[in-house]
Amino acid sequence: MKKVVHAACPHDCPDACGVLITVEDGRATKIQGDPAHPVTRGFLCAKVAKYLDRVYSPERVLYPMRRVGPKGPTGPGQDTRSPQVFQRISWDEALDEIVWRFRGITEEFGSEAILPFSYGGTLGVLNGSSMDRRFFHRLGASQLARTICSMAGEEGLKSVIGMKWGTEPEQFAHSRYIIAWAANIHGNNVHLWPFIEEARRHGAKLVVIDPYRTRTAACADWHLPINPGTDAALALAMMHVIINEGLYDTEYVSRYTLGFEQLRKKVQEYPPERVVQWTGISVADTVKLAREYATTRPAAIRVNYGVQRSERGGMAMRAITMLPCIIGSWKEVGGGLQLSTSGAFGLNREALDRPDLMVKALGRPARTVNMVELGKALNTLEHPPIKALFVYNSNPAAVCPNHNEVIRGLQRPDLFTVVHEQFLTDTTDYADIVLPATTFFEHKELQTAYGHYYVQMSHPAIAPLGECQSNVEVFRGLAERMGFEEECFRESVDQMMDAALTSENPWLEGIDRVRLEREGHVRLSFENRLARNSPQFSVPGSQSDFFLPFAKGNFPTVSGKAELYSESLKAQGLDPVVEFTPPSESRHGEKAKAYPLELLARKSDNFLNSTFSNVPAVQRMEELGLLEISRVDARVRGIAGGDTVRVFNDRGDILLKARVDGALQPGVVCARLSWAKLTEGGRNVNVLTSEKLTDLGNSATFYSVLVEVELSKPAS
Ligand SMILES: Nc1nc2c(c(=O)[nH]1)N[C@H]1C(S)=C(S)[C@@H](COP(=O)(O)OP(=O)(O)OC[C@H]3O[C@@H](n4cnc5c(=O)[nH]c(N)nc54)[C@H](O)[C@@H]3O)O[C@H]1N2
Ligand SMILES: Nc1nc2c(c(=O)[nH]1)N[C@H]1C(S)=C(S)[C@@H](COP(=O)(O)OP(=O)(O)OC[C@H]3O[C@@H](n4cnc5c(=O)[nH]c(N)nc54)[C@H](O)[C@@H]3O)O[C@H]1N2
Ligand code: SF4
Ligand SMILES: [Mo]
Repeated sequence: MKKVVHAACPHDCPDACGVLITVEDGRATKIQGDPAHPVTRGFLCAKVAKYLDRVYSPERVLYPMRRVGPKGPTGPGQDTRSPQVFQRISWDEALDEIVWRFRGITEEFGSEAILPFSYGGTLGVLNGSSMDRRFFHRLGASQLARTICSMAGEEGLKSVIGMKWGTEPEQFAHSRYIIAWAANIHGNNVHLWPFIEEARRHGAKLVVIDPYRTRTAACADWHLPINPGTDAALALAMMHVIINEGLYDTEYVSRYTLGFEQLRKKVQEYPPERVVQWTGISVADTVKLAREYATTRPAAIRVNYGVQRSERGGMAMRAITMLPCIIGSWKEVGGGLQLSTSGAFGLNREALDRPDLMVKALGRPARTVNMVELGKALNTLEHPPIKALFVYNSNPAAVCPNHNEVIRGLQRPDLFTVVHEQFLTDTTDYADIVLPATTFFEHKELQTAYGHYYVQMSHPAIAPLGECQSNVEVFRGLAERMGFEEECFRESVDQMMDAALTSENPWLEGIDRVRLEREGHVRLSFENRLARNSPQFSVPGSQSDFFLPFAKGNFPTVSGKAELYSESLKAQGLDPVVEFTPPSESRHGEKAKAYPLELLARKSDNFLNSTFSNVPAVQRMEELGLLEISRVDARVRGIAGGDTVRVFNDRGDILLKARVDGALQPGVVCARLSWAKLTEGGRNVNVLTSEKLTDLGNSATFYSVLVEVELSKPAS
């Protein structure tokens, strides 16, 4: 029996691909991109193209297990059933033990001593956030602020335009000037690339603003290697040129923006001649960039989250978001800006997550712990201390900043840790109980996106391997054992999908589960709102096929305008217009005397955060354990390519292999994220990163890190 099943890739990636899985006699035999999906266009990224290796890996966790050995690394390739470390137990035993421990901890310390910890393992609507939230809300557990990735950028963007809406990927084919601003398109967002290529065939220019020479930068028309954390300064200098030379859209600005005169005044502080000291981009290049951007139509900015992983990331995003608002490029197909599209889906999250259950349980909202500060929380939090950690959809022992502190916390013998996982990761090395999780091949799911506007249905292709269960089923089982009586814990997957799609959002009109099951993917129905609810949205002629949310203003902000001046920032004690301050952990800060190099603790092009690090077919595409360094910085330290180097600061150190290949300017080094236990010494780049939070959104600052590098031993 052979069949082809429609699924959707749920990994934490803007592309949210439509996927076709061929199944023969119950076994998946082929995976391919859905040719009918307008953004996937029939191809997958290199890592998911190898997904059968991941699903059927001999290292999959297949049964619940209880720790019998000491906490700590087991090493790669350790047999999941190794009797020295873990003992196989039944689901009944596992769930009973969790419930028994949770009850005991609640009695002694209160329910807030329990902390859920999840992030982007799956962005599936249900398995990302639904039954789990209901369970922890009803339990009265501490809340987790899920800030590790995108909150600074989200806050910066929303401070100007109000919502996470942006230019749809298909429109980039119509652009004539494209800025990839901190956007590693080839590595992290590869399905945007064909649209950019199409635009370039029609003469578009691609400019990349990135301190690192990514593959995208290498094939761009112009690469501007900006110094890390200085993007707000560059955007301000661009606006200085655009405003002072009268290159802005006077009509758009006067009708649809608020605070332009304050901005005009503010940018006078940032002439290109002053800003060059921070950005490292010459005056001539800054002026040229500003003029070209303002005068080549249509011009689109693909800004990605790289820009906001620095101390002032929120302001940086705010400054960049102002650019399309002053040149009025929101009016044009192929104009505007995209950071994220996720704000348009507007599912009924209340129905899925049931925050009301928390207030019912505690009589108030539970305390919130910021996931970026996991190390600090595990080691220092009191009243109550964290006594139980339930990890799913995440690998905190690899992805959290200040790794050494996180590990110190996870090692606590009095901390009861449960990890629901597909593999024995860095985090399961500290788990008391490991539960086996399904992959997207094995469960039904609803999928949205943060890089396009299609809702998808993901059908299960194969039966769960071993005794694997989805997140939804695990938390349903736990709720039952806890004796939670609310009806919502008994809802089926289909009922939950129906609830999610029953929302006030007019763009979901006509999109229901049955239609999604039939069609696989459906574009949000923007025309509904265009036609009826907001006539001012509609755009004449052929352009109505495209989503142009701000063509006629209509910003979903308090004022209804693009807020170049923001009362809410003022209330937070921040500059209500926009400003630039160099990050304290940068070449301009005090610490640079001891640690003079700026480290970009980047993602790997072929892994997904730490996911895929352990799949041999994917490992072959990505060399692990590298430190990339400029020739100048290598030479003064006596370092040659291939040497083992020690990279260190006052938080930790790590041994890496030097690569000296011109990808970086002097002063900046780079190392990549992977499983810690795959690197020498069992540590990863996050031993060097800090728990310092961003200016807006309390996000992580993975790209504001100072280090020093020394030769450890020459290449043999
Ligand atoms: N292959 C692959 N794809 C992924 C991921 C992955 O790990 N691997 N991760 C997924 C996730 S979770 C996310 S959030 C998205 C993120 O996607 P991106 O936002 O593209 O992610 P980053 O790689 O963090 O940053 C993009 C670029 O910003 C650059 N950069 C760093 N600091 C600065 C700066 O101060 N200014 C400027 N202008 N550029 C800077 C980096 O060198 C990098 O090339 O990608 C997703 N897709
Ligand atoms: N140094 C450095 N650190 C970073 C970053 C960086 O650029 N540099 N990026 C940061 C960013 S942007 C992000 S988003 C975070 C990502 O942090 P995480 O979301 O923790 O990312 P992953 O490492 O991909 O770990 C996800 C885990 O979930 C598991 N998983 C997948 N599907 C399921 C499922 O259905 N159920 C369960 N129970 N588990 C599942 C996977 O096997 C995997 O081990 O990392 C952050 N950390
Ligand atoms: S990781 Fe991204 S590019 Fe790769 S298949 Fe999934 S959604 Fe597509
Ligand atoms: Mo992320």
